[in-house]
Amino acid sequence: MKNSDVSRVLRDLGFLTEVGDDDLNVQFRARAYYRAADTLAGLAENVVDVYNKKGNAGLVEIPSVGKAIAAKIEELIKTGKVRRLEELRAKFPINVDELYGLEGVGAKTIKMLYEKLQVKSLADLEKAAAEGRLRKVPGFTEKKEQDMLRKIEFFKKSKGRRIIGDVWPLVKQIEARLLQLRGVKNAMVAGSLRRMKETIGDIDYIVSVRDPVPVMEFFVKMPEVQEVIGRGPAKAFVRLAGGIDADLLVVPEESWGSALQYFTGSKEHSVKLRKIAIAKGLRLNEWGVFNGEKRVAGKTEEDVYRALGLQLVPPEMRENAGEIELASQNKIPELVEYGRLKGDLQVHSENSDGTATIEEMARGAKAFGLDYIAITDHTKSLAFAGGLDEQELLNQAEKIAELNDTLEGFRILTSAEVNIMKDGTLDISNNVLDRLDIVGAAIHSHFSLPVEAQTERLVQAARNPSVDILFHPTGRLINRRPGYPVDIEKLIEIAKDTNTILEIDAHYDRLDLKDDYVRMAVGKGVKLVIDSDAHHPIHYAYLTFGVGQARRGWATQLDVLNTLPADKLLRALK
Ligand code: DGT
Ligand code: CA
Ligand code: CA
Ligand code: ZN
Repeated sequence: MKNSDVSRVLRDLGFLTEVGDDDLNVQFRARAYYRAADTLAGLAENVVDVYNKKGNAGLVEIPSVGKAIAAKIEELIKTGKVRRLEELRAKFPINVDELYGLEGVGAKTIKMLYEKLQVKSLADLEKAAAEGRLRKVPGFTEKKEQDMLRKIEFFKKSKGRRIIGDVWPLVKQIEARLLQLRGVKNAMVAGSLRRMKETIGDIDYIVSVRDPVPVMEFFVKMPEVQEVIGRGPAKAFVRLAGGIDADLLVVPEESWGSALQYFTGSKEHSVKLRKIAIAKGLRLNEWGVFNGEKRVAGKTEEDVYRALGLQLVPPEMRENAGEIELASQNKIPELVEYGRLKGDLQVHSENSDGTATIEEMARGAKAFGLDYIAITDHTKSLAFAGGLDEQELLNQAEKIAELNDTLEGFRILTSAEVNIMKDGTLDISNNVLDRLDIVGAAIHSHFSLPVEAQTERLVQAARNPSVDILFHPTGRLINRRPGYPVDIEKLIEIAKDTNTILEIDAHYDRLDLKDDYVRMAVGKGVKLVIDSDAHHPIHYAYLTFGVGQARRGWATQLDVLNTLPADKLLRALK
């Protein structure tokens, strides 16, 4: 049993609890299941191993897993089922796996659609909407029915590609295993993952070793392998549990660089490199760069690019978007490096919707290697997230000042994730915001306003002298919702004019700004920050995905303000 299997069971429990139960605490219980499901999906250690080693007590030590949820996990590990979930499924035979995550369609809506229209699956829902039956359900209109059809279309298109953060832990685990095999010189994940794309079609591994046989044997017999789809002497193609595919290519050491280059792609980037090779009278493939029969490069990627007269291109830039031209002129920018962030400017505590105390978040950040964080709890109009009012923010700031005296070599900045209202005003007054070290603002409601109105809300927030950063500026959730409509060019222009920072929210569900928009912002000289949006100390690890997007958007260290020490950062604010 994999963590993702357990995670899915918890998510289904959350969803069907919301569908099936009616008591006052149902939201609270459902949310607890969802949080635990999220944590398990990102947990490095296998939950069954945790249980075998430490029993129920080990489960309770997992963040977001309390006693009640630990008991459910224990039952699942021991019996392969959770009785409560079976009962709920018998009562509500709804395909949660298909319907979960459909934007704006929560458990309560699904329950109603099940009761009124017998909707059990995504196909049922699409059919009901297409046939005009949805508009007859209370709360629906013809417009909402049309919206639903569009949402379903988006949702279906994104299925099949996995969000990078969902596959990352398993990918890295397998990479480490391959690297440890006897005789293996190099092992690395390539493909879209190495390019840090926000979603992944399949996983591609390259290994260099003299004798491919034992590596191939090991790969196809890994416990996660559900099915061996194809196999040659030095190539294998398997389906992993959870339904994602993985490719393996095994090459001799002298071809490591060229194989890595080939398998990293992108296809468009590589096609262009091959043309350059041909123009030079050379031939490029996964085995090397050849001049006639003679291999002139192949051992390292740097050699391969050099043989083509090019500077090495960082994987995140390999999309044939102008990077090859830069490489031919030795003008590849020095991208912001992984591990260079000194602070994190979007961090939640349990005072709003986080799951740890401010002190725990601070100590976690310090252990992660950061020098400062901003505590950005939600504000009062976001009641469901436990938003703070003016007085609570000021009280929190006082507590933070006391805490700072106890933390050596670390600083907590006072801040908030202030909610932008429908009309572009904020829900906290400026005289309170001005007493905080730094202020982030974000949209969390009225997503369906037209693009002009939506952009105007953000522009107003940017023009507000108290607002330093716009958090997750487009509001998208990858594979779930496209985000509200924003005139991004205008927003970037205003951000530049007002010295407002745009955030790259590094949570792998968001990655917002996305890569293309990062590149636009960088091109206009707008400053960025990369934040984890942590709700628990383990979430600082998400920063990697944010740096990946920044690199995909060609951002350098100078473009990313939280590579600065706290005092310099504060001086750079508007
Ligand atoms: P994905 O899996 O859809 O997220 O995207 P990639 O980029 O990982 O693509 P994938 O797994 O189909 O192939 C891995 C790499 O192999 C790809 O980035 C470049 C290389 N490759 C695949 N097909 C071709 C091809 O037809 N021509 C060339 N030149 N390279 C290819
Ligand atoms: Ca791939
Ligand atoms: Ca592949
Ligand atoms: Zn937010």
